[in-house]
Amino acid sequence: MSMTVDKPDSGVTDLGRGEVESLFAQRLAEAFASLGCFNLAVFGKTGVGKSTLVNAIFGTQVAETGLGKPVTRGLVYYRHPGGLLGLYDSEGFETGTSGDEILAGLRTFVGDSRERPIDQQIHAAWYLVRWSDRRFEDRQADFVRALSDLGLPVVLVITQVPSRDGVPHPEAVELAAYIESLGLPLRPAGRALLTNALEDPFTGAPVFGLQELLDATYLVVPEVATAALTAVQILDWERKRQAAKKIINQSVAFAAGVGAAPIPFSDAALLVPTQVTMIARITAAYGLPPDRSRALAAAGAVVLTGGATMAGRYLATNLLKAVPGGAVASSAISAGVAGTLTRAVGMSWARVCEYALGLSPADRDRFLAGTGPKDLFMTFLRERRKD
Ligand SMILES: Nc1nc2c(ncn2[C@@H]2O[C@H](COP(=O)(O)OP(=O)(O)O)[C@@H](O)[C@H]2O)c(=O)[nH]1
Ligand SMILES: [Mg+2]
Repeated sequence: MSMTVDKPDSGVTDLGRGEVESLFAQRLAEAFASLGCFNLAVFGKTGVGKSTLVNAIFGTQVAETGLGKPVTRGLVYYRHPGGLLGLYDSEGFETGTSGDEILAGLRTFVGDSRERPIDQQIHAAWYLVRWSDRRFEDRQADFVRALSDLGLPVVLVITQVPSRDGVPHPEAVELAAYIESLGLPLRPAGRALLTNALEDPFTGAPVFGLQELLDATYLVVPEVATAALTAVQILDWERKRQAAKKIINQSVAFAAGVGAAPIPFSDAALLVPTQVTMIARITAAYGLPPDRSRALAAAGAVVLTGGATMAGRYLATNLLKAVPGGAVASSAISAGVAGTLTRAVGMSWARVCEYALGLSPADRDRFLAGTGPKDLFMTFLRERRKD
């Protein structure tokens, strides 16, 4: 991961808004690129709930926007707009002949992709069975084995399972137990997972089992794909928070190094490149669609020119007052203050991203079009100062 930041001696003292904006765009593109791509293959008969499940975990935009590209017969490839998710969807898949055809094509495809870098390989396979089919045929078991033989970790998902008071339909539980009794190479631990991806408006059967499916997926995907998975999934916000924290900690360590120089107080702007990189990486880690991320990043540029420098001075002044011997120390930003300032900017920005993520698309557009991100950032920053 690149952390190229202008050194204090590079003479970059006062970055203009335009320069920060273009630096931002560049850093954001780099941040998205360095997240890589999580590639998921989803198998199951038509109507089993593949699209619904994918939409529940990755948002509605996956298969709806953008045209799919057929990779082999019966297998269509979709690329998430942000490039963080590659989805192989077995549209029109049936067991039997068409299943065999898919397997034949897949064998060639997976074989070829072994030659490619790991981020271009399929990282996980979900095999979906609808509970109301109430059966799992030998052919399906063969298909699962064949996928596993290709080196794909297979997570078996029973879909559209109704439940009441947290208790899944007994026949779905029975089906899961039957499938598990077959000793198939299922991940993790030979299990069949029960899910319902959509609330049933008639029976009131709630959504459940999605977090378990996501957790199971994390267990099987290689390390290179987890950052993209964390960014692109919309279910588990704690993982996004942890990813942001990691980025902040790295930037704080870096900023502390810059601060240790020490920087004359008037050159607080020297921290801007570090913070641009940090904010770009945090924004990417939250995985908002790229056009929305760019809008957010543009707001970030405003924050950092009129913002971090200003916010920085504002915060540093207040921090320095609290430091014993502040009068002397106020001539320079110390390592500690540079770190504290950078952490405050990062944590506040992460909260802005999280807020944007929680809005409906229409509300989000309104928020991004105005001074919303900047105002909210300043609010969060002031809250931190009070603590
Ligand atoms: N209640 C409920 N309905 C579902 C669920 N998954 C899919 N459906 C419905 O089943 C139908 C087929 O789903 P879809 O996702 O298009 O299946 P696909 O052909 O495998 O992609 C749609 O009408 C969905 O609304 C689920 O988890 N719960
Ligand atoms: Mg579909």
